[in-house]
Amino acid sequence: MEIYKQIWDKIEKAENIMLIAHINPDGDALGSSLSLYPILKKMGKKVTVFNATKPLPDYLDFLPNFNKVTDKLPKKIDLTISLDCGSFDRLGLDEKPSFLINIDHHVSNTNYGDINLIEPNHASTSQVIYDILKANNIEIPTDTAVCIYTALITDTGSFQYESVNDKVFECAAEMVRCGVKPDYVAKMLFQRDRLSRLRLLAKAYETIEMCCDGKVAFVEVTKEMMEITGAIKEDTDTIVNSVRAIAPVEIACMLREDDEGIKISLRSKNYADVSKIAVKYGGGGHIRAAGATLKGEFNFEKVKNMLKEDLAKEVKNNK
Ligand SMILES: [Mn+2]
Repeated sequence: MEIYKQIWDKIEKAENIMLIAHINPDGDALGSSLSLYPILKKMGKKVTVFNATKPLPDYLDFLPNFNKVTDKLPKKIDLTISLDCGSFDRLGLDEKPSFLINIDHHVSNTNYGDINLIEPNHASTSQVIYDILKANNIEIPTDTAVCIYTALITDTGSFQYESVNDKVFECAAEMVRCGVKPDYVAKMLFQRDRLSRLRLLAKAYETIEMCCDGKVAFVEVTKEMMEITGAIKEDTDTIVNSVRAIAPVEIACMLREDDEGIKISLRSKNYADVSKIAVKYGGGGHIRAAGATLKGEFNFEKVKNMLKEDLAKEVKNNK
């Protein structure tokens, strides 16, 4: 509780505030950054919402004040608030700001701020913001609520993950009371798909290979598939999730060719720790979602054979 007040006190005393999230932002990163924008503006602050990534993912373009996000740093900043970012190097900043408040929910957060509020049991960073606003009796405008709610949806896979509990639904319900229309957010997020993405899915699904009694599934995306279908990198984002959804699958593994080498994306369903495997290959992530890039290696078969051993060991660990 004390830290919530401390954070708000810092905000009240600052004049020029920068809100910043991790590069390659997702719904929680942008939603959390933009959620505070209308509130700070109303308080009379000069507010910059910064993100180093360009272009921003357009499926999030319905978030209120999306067009305020800039990749240009302001001249004057008294206070920087980083949101949903586990480490300083993912902010896209060259130097440390004068005063930094670090608000996040990643277990792996490195506490790089002057004030650090890390809530690993929260489903999204936006849920942490909700707690801060509530603790300080701040009225939540609809524009803020849309951002908090969207971040909650995207970071929980539409309320499907292990992080979902009663508090998550309470937060969502409160956002609806603040004016969010859940069907509108759902339509914006899930009913604006690209044909190129569906065409790519069709090609990728043909490559699915099951092994380890169906507990492991591989899926491949080649450069050629991307070219033929006109798909963009963003179109590959959820392929591995839908492969995990096959009934017996515990670990889904996507191999994707890109300029650097082969990108490996790993997802697990119930018990397997895929972050361990990702770390072994120089990557990282969470227990249920992780990835790595194998540089200069372009042979899918070789990579698969190498991974198979690790994956087989990991799925065997279940009783
Ligand atoms: Mn998040």
